[in-house]
Amino acid sequence: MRLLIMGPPGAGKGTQAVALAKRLGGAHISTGDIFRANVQEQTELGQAAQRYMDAGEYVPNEITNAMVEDRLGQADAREAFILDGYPRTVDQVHTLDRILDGFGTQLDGVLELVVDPEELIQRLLKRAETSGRADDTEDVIRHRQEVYTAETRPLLAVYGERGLVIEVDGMGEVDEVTRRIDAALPS
Ligand code: B4P
Repeated sequence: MRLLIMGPPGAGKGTQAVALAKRLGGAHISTGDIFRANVQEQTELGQAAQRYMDAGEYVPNEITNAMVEDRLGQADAREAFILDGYPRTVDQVHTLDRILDGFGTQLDGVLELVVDPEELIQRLLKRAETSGRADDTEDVIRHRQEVYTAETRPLLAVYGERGLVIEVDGMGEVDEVTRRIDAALPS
C-alpha cells in the first residue's frame, strides 16, 4: 500500500506512521526525521534546512523534492510506503505525482488525522519538555500551525477531489487512534 499521512503539527503523524509501517510493511519516510538527521550530522542538506526548520518555516521545495525523489527510488519504498510530512505544498503534490507516474504507480490513500487546535498546542508543548527541538517553543509551535493552515491544509481538497482522503479522529490515546486507523484503511 502507498499512503500519505497528513494533519497539522502535533496531530500524531509520526507516532501513527511508525506503527502503520510496521504493520503494513514498506518504508516509513518522514521528511522531518530525514531533515533532523541531516541537521544533526551537519551535512550540506542539514545546513541548508536548519534555519527554516528552527523558524517553523517550510524548507524550500527544490531541496525537499530532490530528497524525497531520491528516497522513494530506494528498494524498500518500491512496493509500499508511508509518506509522513510530505507533500506539504501544492508544488510538492505535483512533484510526487510526477515521481509516481515515473514508477507507473499511484497513491492508495491519504490518511487525515483530525485533532482540535488547542490539543495540538498542548501536545507539542509537552513534547517541548523533552525533545530539545528548536521548533518546539510556543511561538514557533503557533507559527507552524499557521503555516500548515495556509500552505498544507488546501492539499486535502486536492486529494479529496481524487477520492483519496480517509478522515480519522486523532483525539484520544495513541492506541485508540491506531485502532481507528486500522478500521478505516481498505483491506
Ligand atoms: P515534522 O517532523 O513533520 O513535524 P511535525 O509536524 O511536528 O510532526 P511530528 O510527526 O513530529 O509530530 P506528531 O504530530 O507525530 O516536520 C518538522 C519540520 O521539518 C517542519 O516544520 C519543516 O520545517 C520541515 N519539513 C518537514 N517536511 C517538510 C516538507 N515536506 N516540506 C518542507 N519542509 C518540511 O506528534 C507530535 C507530538 O504529539 C509527539 O510528542 C507525540 O508523542 C504526541 N502525540 C502523538 N499522538 C498523540 C496522542 N494520541 N495523544 C497525545 N499525544 C500524542
